[in-house]
Amino acid sequence: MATYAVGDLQGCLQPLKCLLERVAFDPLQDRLWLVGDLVNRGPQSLETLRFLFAMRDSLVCVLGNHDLHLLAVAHNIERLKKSDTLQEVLDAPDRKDLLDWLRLQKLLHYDEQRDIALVHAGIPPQWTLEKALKRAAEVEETLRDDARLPLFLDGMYGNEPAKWDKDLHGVTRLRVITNYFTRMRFCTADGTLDLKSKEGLDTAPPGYAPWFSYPQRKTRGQKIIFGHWAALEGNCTEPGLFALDSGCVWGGAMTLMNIDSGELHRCSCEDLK
Ligand SMILES: [Mn+2]
Repeated sequence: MATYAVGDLQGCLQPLKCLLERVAFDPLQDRLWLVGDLVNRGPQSLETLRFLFAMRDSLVCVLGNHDLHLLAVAHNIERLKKSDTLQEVLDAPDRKDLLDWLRLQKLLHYDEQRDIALVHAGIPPQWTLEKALKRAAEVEETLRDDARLPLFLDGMYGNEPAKWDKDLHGVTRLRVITNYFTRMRFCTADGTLDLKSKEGLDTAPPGYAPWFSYPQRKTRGQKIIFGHWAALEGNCTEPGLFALDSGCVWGGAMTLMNIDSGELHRCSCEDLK
């Protein structure tokens, strides 16, 4: 029995299949962890969701910003953007099964036995893992609550407030939590977010740095698997951190890691042409 983690899929199903074949993945025995952003921008969002749904008992999955966007669009709260490739999901006869499964997923997963956390974007420097798990649970409970879900999806968009405060409440509170776990790249040491810069490490606005780079970060030394930041190209030298988004949908590759051995496998859409 082996456990793997894979970077952002964004509807790139063929590289995922290629990687699972390469390691002879057995859904009855092996486990696959997903860093989120399962859909959007890529060619096969619907088929990717169907493929994952069929093997859902073998998965551990956290949600990314694109997955939450899909839920918002499906609830008629947000319109599709020009670059979105989600219409086929919205039109699918099985969309309810797929979307109901999606909203049951977490924002932050912690595996006690391995002492590894799994999150889409990251954990802000000022939060311990324990705090982060509590904050994530607030959003996860809301996603599962039929009455509160539309309010959350309607209020989750926006870059403000840029920093967490324990006195925040309602949807504002959930928005900051969601931005940390699903959109963060650069922030200050106290967790003030910059959500505009999306490129590499050298593009930090003055006063900001990658969330993982602060020596006083409270999860320093904690093993964390994350995705979201394609411009890192899978390179993160911070001890214990594993950056798995290597930009498959942007012409890069998809990365699959054997969590226990650390062995990496890569496959790109180009490889399969
Ligand atoms: Mn993302």
